[in-house]
Amino acid sequence: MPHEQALAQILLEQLQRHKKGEAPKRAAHPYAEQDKGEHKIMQRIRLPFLKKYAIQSVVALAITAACCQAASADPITSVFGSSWTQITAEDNVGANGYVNPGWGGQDFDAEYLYYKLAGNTLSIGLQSGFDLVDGHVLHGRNYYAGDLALSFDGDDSTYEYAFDFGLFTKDYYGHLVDADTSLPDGKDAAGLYAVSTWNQGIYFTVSNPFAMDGGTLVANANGTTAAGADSTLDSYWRTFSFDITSIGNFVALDAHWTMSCGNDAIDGHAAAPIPEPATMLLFGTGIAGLAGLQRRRLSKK
Ligand SMILES: [Ca+2]
Ligand SMILES: [Ca+2]
Ligand SMILES: [Ca+2]
Ligand SMILES: [Ca+2]
Repeated sequence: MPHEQALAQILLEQLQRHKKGEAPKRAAHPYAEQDKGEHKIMQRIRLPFLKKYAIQSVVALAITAACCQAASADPITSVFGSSWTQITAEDNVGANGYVNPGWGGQDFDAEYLYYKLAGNTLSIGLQSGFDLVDGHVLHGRNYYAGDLALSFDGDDSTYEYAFDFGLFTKDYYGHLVDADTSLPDGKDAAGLYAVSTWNQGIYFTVSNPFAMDGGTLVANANGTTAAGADSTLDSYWRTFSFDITSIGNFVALDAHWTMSCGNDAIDGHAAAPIPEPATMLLFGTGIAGLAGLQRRRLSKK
């Protein structure tokens, strides 16, 4: 478990500091820093016991690290079958639960992004070790899933849209995050929003953007929005669909997702232009129609 890894690391660091006669130090990353329950445990542990426990923890850490790497999961094929196109595979948990740029192991690992387009309905799928069903993970404090940041204009330096899962959201500093200023309850209706302001209040700011602070609903989530978990892979998934008619300039699909600590982030890019079956069909019908007309004209001569 990542929890034990972090605890083992804290114990070791504090033991080493004690040996050098240094004062106890607050840990550097949010996962450990904010784990106040663990700090309380630390204060109660006497040092002879601490040393013994640290050694045991190092052994547990080595075993856990191996488990984490082995658990480096596969796509959930029962959900993301052949009709989906994978656009990102980022299923990496490194030593000590490092998921880049932060820590926390599988619970914070953003893993895969998928899309499929049928007519004007765009579907996007996200797989993560982070709980995408409940929308939050508890490790001493609560961490929340962000919105899926989207760009359709081919320039991913700015995300003009967000798909909101309809989940309760707080930023790293505990502020409620939502687009609806008239009802600041940390929740918005699920759907596609044109974003006016992104919340940037996460610990690892390199993982921004996180979630909408302001935006306008432009397309409702259609009926296929769904979420679930695969206990074998220790992964969660979420899929959703919306109509792309309201998006004027659809050059490419760029997607980005993170959580309120920013421990891990995932980015996806589907090369432009995304084939649009409905448009291609119309275009094809038009060509066939013209060819037919030409044949009839020729036969009359
Ligand atoms: Ca993983
Ligand atoms: Ca990852
Ligand atoms: Ca853009
Ligand atoms: Ca929201």
